[in-house]
Amino acid sequence: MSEHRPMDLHLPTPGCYADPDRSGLLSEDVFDGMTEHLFYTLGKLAPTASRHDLYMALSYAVRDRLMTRYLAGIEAISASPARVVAYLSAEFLIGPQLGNNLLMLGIQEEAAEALRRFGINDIEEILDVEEEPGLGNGGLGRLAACFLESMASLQIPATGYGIRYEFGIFDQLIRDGWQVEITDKWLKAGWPWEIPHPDQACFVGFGGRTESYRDEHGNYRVRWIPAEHAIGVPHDVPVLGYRVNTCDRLRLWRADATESFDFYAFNSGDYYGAVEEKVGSETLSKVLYPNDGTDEGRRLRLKQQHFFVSCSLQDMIRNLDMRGIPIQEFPDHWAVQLNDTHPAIAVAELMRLLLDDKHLEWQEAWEITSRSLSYTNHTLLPEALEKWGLDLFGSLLPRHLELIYEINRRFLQQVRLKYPGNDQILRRVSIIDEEGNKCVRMANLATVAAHHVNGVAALHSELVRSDLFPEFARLWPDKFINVTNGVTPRRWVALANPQLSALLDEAVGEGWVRDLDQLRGLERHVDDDAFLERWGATKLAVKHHLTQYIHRHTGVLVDPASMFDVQVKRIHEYKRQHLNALGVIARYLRIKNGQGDHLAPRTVVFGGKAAPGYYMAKLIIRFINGIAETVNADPDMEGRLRVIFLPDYNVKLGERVYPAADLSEQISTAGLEASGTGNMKFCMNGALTIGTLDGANVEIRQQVGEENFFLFGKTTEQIAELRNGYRPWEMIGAVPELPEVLRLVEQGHFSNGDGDLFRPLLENLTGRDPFFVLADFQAYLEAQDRVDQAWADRRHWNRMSLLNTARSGLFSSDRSIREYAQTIWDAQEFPVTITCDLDRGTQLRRRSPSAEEQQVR
Ligand code: 26Q
Repeated sequence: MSEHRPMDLHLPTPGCYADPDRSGLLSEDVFDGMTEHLFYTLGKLAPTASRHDLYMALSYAVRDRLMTRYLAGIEAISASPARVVAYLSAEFLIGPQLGNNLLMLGIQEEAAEALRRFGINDIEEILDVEEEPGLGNGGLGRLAACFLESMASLQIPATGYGIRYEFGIFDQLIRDGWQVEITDKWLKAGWPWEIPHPDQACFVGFGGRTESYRDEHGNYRVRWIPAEHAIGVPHDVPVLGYRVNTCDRLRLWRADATESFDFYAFNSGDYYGAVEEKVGSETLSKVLYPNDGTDEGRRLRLKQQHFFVSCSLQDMIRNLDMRGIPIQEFPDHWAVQLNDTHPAIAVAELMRLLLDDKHLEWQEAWEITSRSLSYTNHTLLPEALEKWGLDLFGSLLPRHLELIYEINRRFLQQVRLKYPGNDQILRRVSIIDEEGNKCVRMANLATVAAHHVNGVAALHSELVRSDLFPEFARLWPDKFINVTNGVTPRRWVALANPQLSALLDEAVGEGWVRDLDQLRGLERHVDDDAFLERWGATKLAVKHHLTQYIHRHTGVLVDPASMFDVQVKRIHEYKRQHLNALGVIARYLRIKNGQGDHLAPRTVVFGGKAAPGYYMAKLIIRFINGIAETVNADPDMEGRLRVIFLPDYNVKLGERVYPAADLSEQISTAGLEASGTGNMKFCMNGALTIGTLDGANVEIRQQVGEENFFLFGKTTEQIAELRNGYRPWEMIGAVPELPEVLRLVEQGHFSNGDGDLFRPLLENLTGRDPFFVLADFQAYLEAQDRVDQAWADRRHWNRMSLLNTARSGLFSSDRSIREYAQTIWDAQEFPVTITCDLDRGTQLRRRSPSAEEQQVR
């Protein structure tokens, strides 16, 4: 059949969902599918196809192969009582799709073979073409993506609901050492993974006023008369699980203008007024806001939140309506998870839909709402807890504000009964902050309504109970739980690190990809010299790839045999990239002063974006680049120290970096990093961690063993004590090396003699030092000394590295999702059976599948 390709096309059998060109998994099928898409979808002949055309053709061919599973899943769920998870998140950082979907389907080799027939010998050339949708800032958005993938892999029915930002997180350029932001036009060349469904659009209101009336039964009712509307059009992205039939869905809402209101304006001759509303509503899903906590765009940000939450809840209700399920059963069919407070308006919006549209009574509506919603907290930083001024909130969402007042009134009444006369508790738990500028506290709103509130690592969840919400925790001790974050081993090991994956397959079998605990089997090899050699050789091979990338993108040649010491994450003072940078300067000085002979040759790699309005974070990037320039140009540093800032850190770059790291820098001020998830990706890939007792570092250290982790720094309690009466300038005299390090910076040694450039950074550190950088400096250097000593015994290092991978099973997002499913959602596995009959078309039906039927191939 395929000898006559590419021009000899064959037509699919009408009505057949299982046509091999569209669902076959052999390389000929993939090739045939690509050929058809080149011709019919892209309007190209194979000989003239560009790399981008081939990327599109392969992506469409792969997307076809998801469709049978995707539609079968939707059919199966609509005919069953299974509870579906609705994961509401303002961010989904899903990363490139093509490579991942090939892995999920198990057709990486077949796709490579199909591409060879188009003259492409390295599939990477095609995978590299993909623009990743940067629909998130960092950890929180990436967590949502890992969770969706794990839900699909565990065959848990789920929809991720979010926003289809036209411009995602900005692209980062480095010019003269400074970050420059470029708009992210991820859609410009077309993105083949989404399917718009304009027929399922939803209306969302904003502003206006409310009025009360009596319904036909004489009941008191309220209706909201919004001043403007937007339309949300869902764009669906299929999320296939690993080697299963379950294909969950990411449903992203794009804001469109409404037409209905234009009509009146047109008739009254106000053409421009009519167009204005159109322009206003189209900007709603234009851009993702960076997490810089500035006031800019706050109104639009709240509009975005309400927009996607309202569309999503309407979508869930419509789904029940269509199936004839009474609204009272909403919580039996939907488990709605709020990813931080960004979707917390769902509390008021669900109440509004139930009261004003469905005409339920308050108590019933409240029970439905609180049985459905649960809330994940991702931060303790007070400035990151969302608050909205009453004026802004009331002008945008007047009905929601009324409902929040009523929720709060009833809630505070309960609290008064429990703690009579205790006004302080009332002030602390109130959803409305009455002090100073009055505002709505979204975390309180979410906590009052949710049936469970979880933190994202053991330490963090403990601090949520003890520091953030102690009064709530006393009221409802069982509401607060921990679910430690996790990351998907499919993307972060199997896809990102094929070399290591091959070694793991050989050592413990292929089961680790679905069941990461099986990596424990590696411990059998922990004293096997030959295996440890191979372990080290595999890491070295991966480091060669990153070396080439670094050379291409920074012009610097680094030694793959040197220790790759990596810190990649958003740039933030609490994450303390500047602590790492000062450590690099101390190292530089030791080498300069002839005291560095015992030090390991190192390549210190940084990457990450700073929020555009966060001045200190941007100065830290400039600082790192200043150090890099001086160090890399110094002949004394040759073969001993290199400093690299990798521009435009994103998911794709993460896939290159984590596998190549020897040392993972997780050095946040204790108590401030809720979990961290990069720390887990490094650990799985065999990097050792230098880190504080913060976030999930605590659990990583417990798992891998304290002897396989470089711990340093003050604990959360010690930091809390230090807060009263910390005098950072006193550290200067007390810490060896620190004065010399600071003097060098002050003299402009890393800024071409410009002593002013980094002054704000120095003043910050020696003035208030809000993140205790100087307080932890000495301990950090000492821990780095231990790292150098450990590196000197490479066999022992490889052994520790192996143990890190072997003991990383807990940090699979599969484990996190099982915990959510059991303790919060009460959601079950729901295997989808697909039987294909090429003559009669695909029969989609559900029954208990046999073991083989559950397998895709
Ligand atoms: C809020 C209001 C206005 C504009 C932006 C925002 C905003 C956007 C994104 C606030 C915060 C975020 C992102 C937070 C985040 O990524 N938190 C991280 O979540 C990870 C997953 O749980 C944790 O591992 C990290 O520790 C935590 O910092």
